[in-house]
Amino acid sequence: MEGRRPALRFLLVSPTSPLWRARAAGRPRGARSHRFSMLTSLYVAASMPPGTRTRLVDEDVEPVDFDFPADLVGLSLMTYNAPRAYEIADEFRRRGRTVVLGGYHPTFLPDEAAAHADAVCVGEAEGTLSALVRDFEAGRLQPRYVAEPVDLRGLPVPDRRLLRRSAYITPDAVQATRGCPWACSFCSVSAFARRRFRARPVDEVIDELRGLGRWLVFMDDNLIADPGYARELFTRMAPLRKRWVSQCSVRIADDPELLDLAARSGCVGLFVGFESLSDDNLAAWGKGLNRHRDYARAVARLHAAGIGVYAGFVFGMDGDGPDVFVRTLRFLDENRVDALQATVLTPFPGTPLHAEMERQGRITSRDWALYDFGHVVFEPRGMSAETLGAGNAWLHTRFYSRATTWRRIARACGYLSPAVIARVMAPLNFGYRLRHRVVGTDELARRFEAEAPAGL
Ligand code: B12
Repeated sequence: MEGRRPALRFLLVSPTSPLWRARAAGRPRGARSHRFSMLTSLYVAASMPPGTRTRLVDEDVEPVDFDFPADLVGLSLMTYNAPRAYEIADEFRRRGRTVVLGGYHPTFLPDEAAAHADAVCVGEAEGTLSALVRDFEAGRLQPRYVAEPVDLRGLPVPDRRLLRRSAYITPDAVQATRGCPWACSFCSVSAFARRRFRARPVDEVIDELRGLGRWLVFMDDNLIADPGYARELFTRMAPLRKRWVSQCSVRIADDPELLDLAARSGCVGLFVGFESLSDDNLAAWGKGLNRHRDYARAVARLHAAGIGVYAGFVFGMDGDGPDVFVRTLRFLDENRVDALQATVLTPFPGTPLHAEMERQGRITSRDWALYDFGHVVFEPRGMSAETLGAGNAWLHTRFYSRATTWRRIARACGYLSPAVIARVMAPLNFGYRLRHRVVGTDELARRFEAEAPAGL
């Protein structure tokens, strides 16, 4: 009689940089407010055949155990953590384990990744892993598996019990849609999903939400990309009485009905990619959808709906000179923006921006560890690379200074509820202060002030 095959043991690692690596289990270095989703790992785990025994390791939260008796080791790569992922992969392979790499970076640079893996997955795990496991168990693993963006109907519900829940501001991250129809040249998401915007059936999303807590993060790239879908989703969500944050384009402010539905469904905060205050920059990098928009009015409308605004700005576009940081700080202050993510323009492999900069011979570093939104890896036009890096740090340090943060929180009491301030806004703002200490942002900011442009 044939014995039952033992369950496959799958170790799935989310690597991080040395700066953020937890030295001991449960002792992360960064703030909990900045760890809000492990949906990547959860969806990869959910793509494994039923019965697989999966163990997730988030290096932000616990160290990797190289002695773990895994049949298969999977690693999830962005670009900034690719060097660390390769180190881990090499070590597991040295110990005789079979290693699979997937995620953004291997999708864009599969040949590079192949040097560190037994198999590379290009695209979403839902489209590759079942064939890979079948081949692995039959002893004929292929070096590469490629998937088209998958149909989101019937997507398995992530098993959040795999997470060390207390390490995250909420374990309840969820996705209703994937991708974004816009083609901003610097964005990895549009390149990865090849501009294909896909939505899950609203019924399936609502069923999943019923099993989750009250406070949620929608990990969508642009939740309102299809306004008709968003309207239906928000309408169906209202009776569930959830509180949620997400990200979407600034267009939501132009659609009073949609904004009202979002607020009624429990939306309390949105990350909005403003990217730049300059129309020329927006046009040059393909962010046409933001052109000629009145950002001040957009922020005011979101606040009037009881929604906090977490603004994303990108610096180093060709039209940016050293004065851009002061001008942006003034805009943020005058318009009472509630949180800021200021990033240095980064030409990620696979994006049109990368191809363009490559053609122009402007890429100055291929050390992927520096592709973290804080370092400058290309030659800017309007200022030196040093000024760009230091100016970005200066803006963050100023925006998140203790006094400014308290003043911002006090002002937000006029339009956000105390619960939203306590659970979302304050942790996010103070989390940035901790982050700055780990990264050493203050030192860079002082350098910017020392060489300050006139009028700082
Ligand atoms: C949540 C999130 C985070 C979280 C958690 C990440 C995590 N460990 O899970 C946090 C906040 C920690 C984070 C941090 C950063 N992030 Co981030 N993050 C995201 C975000 C918004 C959502 C990720 C997600 O849940 N996606 C949903 C899942 C379902 O999709 P997915 O990740 O693509 O996974 C699928 C496939 O890629 C594939 N796959 C992935 N891994 C594997 C592994 C195997 C083995 C297989 C087979 C397949 C596979 O299958 C998955 C399921 O379909 C994305 C944007 C995005 N849309 O992905 C940015 C994004 C991934 N982040 C990005 C960046 C740059 C960063 C930072 C480096 C910089 C920053 N400040 O944001 C930091 C670095 C961390 C640090 N310690 O400093 C970039 C990466 C660009 C790139 N090319 O590398 C993205 C794309 C944002 C952007 N638009 O630029 N991030």
